[in-house]
Amino acid sequence: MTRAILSLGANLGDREQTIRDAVRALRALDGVTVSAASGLVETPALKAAGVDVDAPAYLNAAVAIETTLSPEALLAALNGIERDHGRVRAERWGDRTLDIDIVTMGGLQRSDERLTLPHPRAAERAFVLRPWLEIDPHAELPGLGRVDTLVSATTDEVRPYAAEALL
Ligand code: A4P
Ligand code: MG
Repeated sequence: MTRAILSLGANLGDREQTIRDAVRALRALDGVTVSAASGLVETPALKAAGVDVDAPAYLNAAVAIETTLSPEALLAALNGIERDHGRVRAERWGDRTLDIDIVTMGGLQRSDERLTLPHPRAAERAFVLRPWLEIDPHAELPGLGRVDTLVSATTDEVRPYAAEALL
């Protein structure tokens, strides 16, 4: 079993319902057990040019899983769940109904055209790190250090979003 941290994000449609459905879909995957989920947070859209306050805001959450899947098989399964929720890939970093990224998987450090671990932009994003810290206060990003230290250097805004627990 390998522990992985997933970051879920949605900024189009019924964001809360989409993330709830995605967690249910994760729980239904063969070879995946969902062991923890953060609360939801609301965060302004980060685009390639910076924070875009005119774009619809995101709901983000972090989920911890235990899995027997390979990184490639996990990524394919996550892409399948994204597709089931109407995800269309148009513009990079564009608005989306659902994005599921692998933040870390075990202590793996790797990079090829399909998959980079840890996720290359996780370390500078409060919308990834804060929910992760909520479920893993002693979390570390392999090769990059403690998450509580990394989060103190971030500047993007993260607001708690009142909702029933995801798990
Ligand atoms: N890929 C490589 N490594 C990974 C990984 N660790 N996890 C590849 C998941 N995918 C990984 O992703 C493009 C390709 O990255 C995939 O085909 C996969 O093989 P994508 O989901 O198709 O496109 P994307 O998400 O638009 O691009 P990218 O570069 O992954 O964007 P990010 O970095 O995921 O950013 N603002 C807020 N507030 N909250 C958000 O959640 N998310 C993004 C997306 C932008 N702004 C946001 C948020
Ligand atoms: Mg992505």
